[in-house]
This record gives sequence, structure tokens and C-alpha cells, in this order.
Amino acid sequence: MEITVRDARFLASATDLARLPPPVVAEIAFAGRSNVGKSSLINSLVQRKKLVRTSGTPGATRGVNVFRIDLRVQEEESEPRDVEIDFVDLPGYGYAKRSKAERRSWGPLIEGFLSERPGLRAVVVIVDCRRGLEEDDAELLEYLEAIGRPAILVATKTDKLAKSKRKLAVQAVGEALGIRAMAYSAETGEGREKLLRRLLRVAHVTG
Ligand SMILES: Nc1nc2c(ncn2[C@@H]2O[C@H](COP(=O)(O)OP(=O)(O)OP(=O)(O)O)[C@@H](O)[C@H]2O)c(=O)[nH]1
Ligand SMILES: [Mg+2]
Repeated sequence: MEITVRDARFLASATDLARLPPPVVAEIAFAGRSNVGKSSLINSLVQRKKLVRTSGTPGATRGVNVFRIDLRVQEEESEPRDVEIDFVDLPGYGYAKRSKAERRSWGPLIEGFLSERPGLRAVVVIVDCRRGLEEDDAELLEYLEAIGRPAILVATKTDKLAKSKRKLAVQAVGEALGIRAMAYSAETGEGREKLLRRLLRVAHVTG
């Protein structure tokens, strides 16, 4: 299967779920600790350097941000098809320096989005391959399991590890929970096509 990104654009941003446009296409959300590389991962998936704002300082993404992605999908022995999918960038958790009001309001914002959004097909849970799964990541995965949302575990920033250490580090990420993490690097594009194909499959965009 060959996937080309035809267009990627900002659609909406909100700190209040009621203000988000209703979902008209399948959605995939990206969640993880602050500064782990969620926004960079979205940029690299769609091969746009500046679609989503990223920063070396935690707390870059505020509110829920929706991006509309137009793709051309060429599956074996069939005509190319144009499909749309929404990628939703969520604010990171675990960042102590946010204002109290922000921290208080974001738990319900993220939980509300994850549990109530009707078009949400899967949640990509992103962890740093060097740090592995931390307590709040495990809590998020348990929460997703409890509400019946498919989760995809991704270990990013593999470029930061020596090649010889990557495989074991990525394996270790999901081990305790019996989940297999996918290796990713927004820097080198490692894992990009594999993740994109998996996302289209869970979103029921491809067979
Ligand atoms: N080397 C390397 N750096 C990365 C990678 N992904 C992200 N970064 C860097 O990590 C920092 C944080 O990236 P963001 O994409 O803004 O992280 P985020 O998870 O969206 O952060 P918040 O929105 O604050 O929660 C930036 O300096 C990125 O350049 C990667 O795969 N490799
Ligand atoms: Mg971000």
C-alpha cells in the first residue's frame, strides 16, 4: 500500500469540547507526557515541518487541536482513493509548571475528549524510548482499555539512542503491560510508514 499526503491543514482548536466542530471524518488522537514529541510526530507523519507548533520547552500545545489530513491511498491492484482523516493533538500531561487552573481544566478536557468524542477511532500513546513507560502513561493506557478505545503505543526519539540499544529499549517500553510498542523517530522518519498504515487500518480507512 502506498500513501501520499496531498494536504494537511489546521482545522480547529478548543479548550472547551463543546466548541469543537462535530467530527465528520475518522479521528486519531495523539497523547503523551509533555515534551515527549507528540506534535513533532504529527508533523513527521504528514511530512510538514510546521503544520503543528513544537517547542523545546514543555507546554507547547494548549487545548485540543484538530488537523485535517487528505491522503491518496493506493492499495494493491486497485485504483487510488482519496481519503480524509483528522489528527488530534492533545496537550501533554505530567508538566508541573502549568498554572493550577490549566491543570485542573485539562484532566476533564482530555478525558472528556477521549471518552465522548464519537469519531475517535484510536489513541496513539507516545513515550520517550529512553524513559520508557511512566506511571501516568500506564494510567492512560488503563483508562483507554476501560473505556474501550484502541490504543497504539509508540516509543519515539529512537534517533537519540545508539543503534545497538534501540531494539531492546523499544521492546522494554510495553513489556510490563504486554503491549508491543512501535519504534519512531520524528527526526529520521523511522517507523513513519508503518505507523501511518496502522492508523489507516484502525480508522477503517483501509482494509
Ligand atoms: N531528536 C529528536 N527530537 C525530537 C523528536 N520528536 C520531538 N523532538 C524534540 O522534542 C521537543 C518537544 O517536541 P514537541 O513535538 O513539541 O513535543 P510535544 O509532546 O508536542 O510537547 P507539548 O505540546 O509541550 O506537550 C522538541 O524540541 C522537538 O524537536 C525525535 O523523534 N527526535
Ligand atoms: Mg505539542
